[in-house]
Amino acid sequence: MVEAPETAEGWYALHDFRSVDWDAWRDAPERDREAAVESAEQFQNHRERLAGSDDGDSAVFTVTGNKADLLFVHFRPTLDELDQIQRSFEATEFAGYTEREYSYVSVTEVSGYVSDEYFTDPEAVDEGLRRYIEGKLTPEIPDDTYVSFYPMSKRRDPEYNWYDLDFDERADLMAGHGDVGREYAGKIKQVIASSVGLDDWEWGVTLFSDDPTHLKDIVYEMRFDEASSKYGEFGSFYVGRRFPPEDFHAYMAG
Ligand code: 76R
Repeated sequence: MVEAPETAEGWYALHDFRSVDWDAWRDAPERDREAAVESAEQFQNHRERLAGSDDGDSAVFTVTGNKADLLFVHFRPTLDELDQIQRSFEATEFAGYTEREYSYVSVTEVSGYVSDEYFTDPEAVDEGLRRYIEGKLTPEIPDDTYVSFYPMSKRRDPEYNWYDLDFDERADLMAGHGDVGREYAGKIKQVIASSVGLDDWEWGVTLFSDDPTHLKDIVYEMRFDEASSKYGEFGSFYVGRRFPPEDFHAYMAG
């Protein structure tokens, strides 16, 4: 049997896409709308208070285009906490004006392609690499303005089957992929989280940048790299803009 790479898992991720029922919103009395935005602001402020801690991170984004209006992203050490967050959101007045458009559940992952050593003898791994790996497993959501999210899988066609390749071939392809990725250091931050057994695709990719052109450029450049050109399969893409919870008022005012 072909060997599966070792993996280490970190925080669980919930990407929660909502649309606003603008008709219901416009028809609602001023007092109810006020209470609803207050509840959204409070809910999200409370979730974001964890930023920089060992207990997770959260952020909210507006979504541009017709796929949704809002994207809530939560990283937490357990799936149970994400479940709780989802129910707490439903309990807000604000949730009554929203519909679920899409959601994605995944868990941050580092695999043996990054470092074999980390899995065999973690003590021997140098400090820099260990910090890099731990950063991937417990990702802080950066302050970057723009986000791009999409799910993806590795192809399992008779001709191009990622899962039939030997470890060394996969490791070479991932090293090539990493080389392309590293050219975007300082421009792009990414969170790669596995969703095998958790959601419909194999990974959820979340990219952050201060310039939406970098989001386009990295995805485009990677399309030419073998790891994606031969083996990448992609779901829908979502793009959004981060906003502080205090801006719920302004956002809902249009
Ligand atoms: O240090 C290293 O060399 C890490 C190498 C690395 C791995 C193993 C790496 C680097 N990634 C890895 C794994 Mn990645 N990544 C994506 C996408 O749109 C597309 O075509 C693909 C979506 C982007 C944009 C991206 C960015 N990566 C993975 C995996 C899991 C594969 C597996 O386990 O089988 C997926 C699905 C995936 C997808 N990757 C990088 C980047 C960037 C910017 C880097 C370099 C930056 C960095 O090292 O932090």
